[in-house]
Amino acid sequence: QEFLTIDGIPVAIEGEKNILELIRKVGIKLPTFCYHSELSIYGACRMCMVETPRGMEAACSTPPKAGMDIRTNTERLRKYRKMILELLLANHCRDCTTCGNNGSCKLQDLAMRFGIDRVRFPNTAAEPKLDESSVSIVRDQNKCILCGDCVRMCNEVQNVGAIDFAHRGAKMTISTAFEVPIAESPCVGCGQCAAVCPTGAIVVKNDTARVWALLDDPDVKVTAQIAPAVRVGLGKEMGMEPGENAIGKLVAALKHMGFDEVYDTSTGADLTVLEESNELLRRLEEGEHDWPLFTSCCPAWVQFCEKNYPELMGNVSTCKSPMEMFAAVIRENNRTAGRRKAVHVAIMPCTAKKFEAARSEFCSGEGQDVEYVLTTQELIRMVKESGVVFSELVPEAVDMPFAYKTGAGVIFGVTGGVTEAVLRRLASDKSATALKTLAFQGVRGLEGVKETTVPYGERNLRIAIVSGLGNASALIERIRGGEHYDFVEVMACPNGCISGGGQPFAHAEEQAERSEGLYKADQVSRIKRSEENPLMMELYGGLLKGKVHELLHVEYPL
Ligand code: HC0
Ligand code: SF4
Repeated sequence: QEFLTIDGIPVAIEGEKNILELIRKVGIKLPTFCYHSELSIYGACRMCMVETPRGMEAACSTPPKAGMDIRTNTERLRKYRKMILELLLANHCRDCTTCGNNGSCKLQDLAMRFGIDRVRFPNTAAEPKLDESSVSIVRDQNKCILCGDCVRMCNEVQNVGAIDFAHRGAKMTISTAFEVPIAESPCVGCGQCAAVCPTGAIVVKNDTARVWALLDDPDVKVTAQIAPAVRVGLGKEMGMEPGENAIGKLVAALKHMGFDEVYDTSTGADLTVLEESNELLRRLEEGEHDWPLFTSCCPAWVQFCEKNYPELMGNVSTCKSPMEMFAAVIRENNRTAGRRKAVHVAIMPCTAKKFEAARSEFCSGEGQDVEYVLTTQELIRMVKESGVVFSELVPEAVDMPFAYKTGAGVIFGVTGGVTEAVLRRLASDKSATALKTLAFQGVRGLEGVKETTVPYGERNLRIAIVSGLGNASALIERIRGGEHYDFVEVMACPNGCISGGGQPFAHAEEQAERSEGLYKADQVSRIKRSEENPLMMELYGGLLKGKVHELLHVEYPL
């Protein structure tokens, strides 16, 4: 065993890639802006500098060596860190109290932690410099500290390449190609850049004011649906344990805020399971199709495919996403009941859902089927504004007539969940043991690429599950190279919706807890297969009769 010392204490080296990981392992919160374990090392922010006998070194890019003597908190380092913060603040729009990231900004946090009580240099970025062209995210270049986290996320993990560094020296910025508005760039609205942005330079578009106005209008009936991943994504800001399932409290909070009826998107996911399984079975029977069948529930993936692989759009399932299936069903239900003006709001972990809701394919004569999408972050803001003490709410159940959901619908929120739910539907063995076995057939886990083969009748189904658009691209290249898959699940965000761009930021451990939270919710649900949801039988025999295609399927332009 090899050791080094950190502030005089011997520490064992256990395979850590850099001394930053070691320092954090021993409980020292070394500050960083540009370090994310899932991104490449950039080493630009210099906040993690430490002293070694060789001098000052950036901890993120220094590999541990036996015998090293590391100091993390010397007079020289404290001065150095303060100077960096002061220089960043001099070049930063400092409207903190009205910033979309107020309270969750690393720059604000570190300025407080290091006691920055004045900035000695003139402020060169006093006015916001906004790009509000996207329905998903808002960029403010004057809050950018050039850490490059967004660029590496968009390029390395998502393989989208919508943004990059432009210009040099003091003029350096993060920009789209030719500085076009972000909505005109290859951006797919996944929000992963906003998730890693340490300041308010990229934030989720805020639609809360519009929803408050709706809730204040007594003539409008406002309904809501809550996505699977939201219930496990609230975190400590709402007084919840990481990954704790808060669906009951969420329903209660929405009711308190004035929503008339609240439903669970997992019910919509049950519809998707039935429709997507039928589509796969039909394709298998017909046999002559191009393979694979790609899932269609992630709007950032659909847009990524449209922009980069238009020739594959015929392979993307015609199923609407659970959010849109459910919204169409709710609209139809309101119409047949001759209800007063009704507006539907979806609470999602996802910034791209805002784009999906606004697509013309999901509008009828009455407007968008989902009028507004609020991300988890926006919902947290509204709950706080309402004054409700979330942790003390008494949980409530979702409303009739759509109160039934299954565990299959809940696990949609984590990578592999859609596939597992579809496989439950396809399985001929409906026993509890078969259900358990399926969970161990390669569909679970937070790896970015999972592959499995599942027997179906005479044949074996080759299945791939990818999360993160970079992984999707790599798989598509393999498919183009001749590899065969029958079914491919794609979620744009690494780990699936639990890590959506609209969720509060979470490190890897908390993401694992969120995943665990959804599997636990499945475990305690009485009904675990979508086809056993009694509401499904009722819908197919009633409201959906003759309308399955119109309400549940979509034709994206090829
Ligand atoms: Fe997801 Fe969904 S699982 S995309 O990640 O399919 O946003 O949570 O709501 O629609 O159900 C997001 C989450 C959803 C949809 C569902 C799917
Ligand atoms: Fe890139 Fe996604 Fe950010 Fe768009 S939203 S710039 S695609 S990371």
